[in-house]
Amino acid sequence: MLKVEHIGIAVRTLADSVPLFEKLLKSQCYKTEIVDNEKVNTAFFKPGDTKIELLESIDNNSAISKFIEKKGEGVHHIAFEVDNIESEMERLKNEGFILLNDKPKKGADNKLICFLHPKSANGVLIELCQAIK
Ligand code: CMX
Repeated sequence: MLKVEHIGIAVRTLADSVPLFEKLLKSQCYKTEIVDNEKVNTAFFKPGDTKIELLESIDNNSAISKFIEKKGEGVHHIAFEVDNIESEMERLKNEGFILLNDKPKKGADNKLICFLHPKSANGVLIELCQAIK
């Protein structure tokens, strides 16, 4: 685990939340990207070393739709940067954490990602991410 790479925040609409976070962070959104396999539209900010990722659902059955239905808008996950995602997945699996995918998958912002179930991490959804070179 190298550092907290980003914090993911579930929002109802980017149209409302991007201007709000631009005001809050005094920093412009530098990128939006649809991640089809996660059924989300994302918007990124980088006010310092750690990014903020806003997540808007683009499908009623997405993880973000379900999360907002149940808990409302708010912090959805914490993502840690790793330098070797496969070995970190193996290590965490052996430590008893529940991996939500067997193999790294392609995430937003040019990353390979893997999620750990919140039930195995004190109620926090954890993402591992490794930059694709
Ligand atoms: N943080 C903390 N707890 C969460 C959570 C989250 N983000 N999402 C769901 N939960 C909780 C649920 O509230 C539920 O709690 P209770 O059992 O106390 O009611 C529990 O986890 C399990 O819920 P579930 O009904 O079994 O499973 P869900 O269908 O809600 O799915 C999860 C939960 C984490 C397995 C699913 O959302 C998932 O696979 N997430 C990984 C992918 C993802 O989140 N993609 C969107 C972001 C993509 C991106 O960053 O690009």
